[in-house]
Amino acid sequence: GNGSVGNARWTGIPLKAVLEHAGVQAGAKQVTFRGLDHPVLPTTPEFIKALGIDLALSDEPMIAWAMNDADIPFLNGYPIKLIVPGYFGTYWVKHLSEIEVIDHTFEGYFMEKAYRVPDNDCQCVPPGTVPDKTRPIGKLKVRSFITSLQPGAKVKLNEPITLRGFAFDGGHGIQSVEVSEDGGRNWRLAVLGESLGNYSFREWTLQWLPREKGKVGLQVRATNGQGEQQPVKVLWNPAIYVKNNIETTPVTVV
Ligand SMILES: Nc1nc2c(c(=O)[nH]1)N[C@H]1C(S)=C(S)[C@@H](COP(=O)(O)O)O[C@H]1N2
Ligand SMILES: [Mo]
Repeated sequence: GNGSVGNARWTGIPLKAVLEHAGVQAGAKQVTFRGLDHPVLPTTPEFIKALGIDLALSDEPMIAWAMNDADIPFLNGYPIKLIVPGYFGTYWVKHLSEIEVIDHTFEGYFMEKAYRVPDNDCQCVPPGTVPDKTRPIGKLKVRSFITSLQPGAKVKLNEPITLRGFAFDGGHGIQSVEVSEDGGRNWRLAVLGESLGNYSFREWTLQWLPREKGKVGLQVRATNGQGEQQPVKVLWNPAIYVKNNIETTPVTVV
């Protein structure tokens, strides 16, 4: 389906503390990051990512050495990993081994060619077309999921059931989550779980009483602290990055 996602507690040192300790000179434009892994083929570009100097020196990016209060598992980036709250995981460089402050825009493959989105507000173009201008992918958009029911699940008529899931965004926090059982005509407010910080998943629950037999498309939509809400339709781009349209989980009431 949508692939896997996770939400963890990270412990480490602010990136800016390390950069300030090293000393950042005037004229610094970006900071590049690479890990201990190398490409398999000589023709494959090295995986190096870049952050703008303002973001790199902001409060949030972190060099983490613990995930959920334990060593970071190897596949998640042991021994240290760059954490860039609110930004897509491509910037979260694992096995972090080199940091370089540069005075120009980094032109490596994974910034200049890959992981780019249309350079406009919706980060979208008409399906099938190619954007004439792109920029590196940035922050997560507001998004939500139902996790307590798999697509195709059967639920019982007139038996109350607790729907459950989570929502997140790029750091403004979740303002509300709503659920529709009638194709988006009517929406009911879900109950939000505890806020664990604006970058964390926010759990939600909602009591539901299926009152009619047959197929139902359960939909969930979240609104973030800026009032940004998930769109009904996919805002398309060639790589289908930053996809955040309202998800539908088809279930059958029996
Ligand atoms: N060292 C290193 N870090 C990396 C990468 C990589 O190739 N090497 N890939 C990045 C990309 S593109 C993604 S999508 C995420 C994947 O993280 P995950 O395995 O935890 O899903 O790691 C990021 N960090
Ligand atoms: Mo990726």
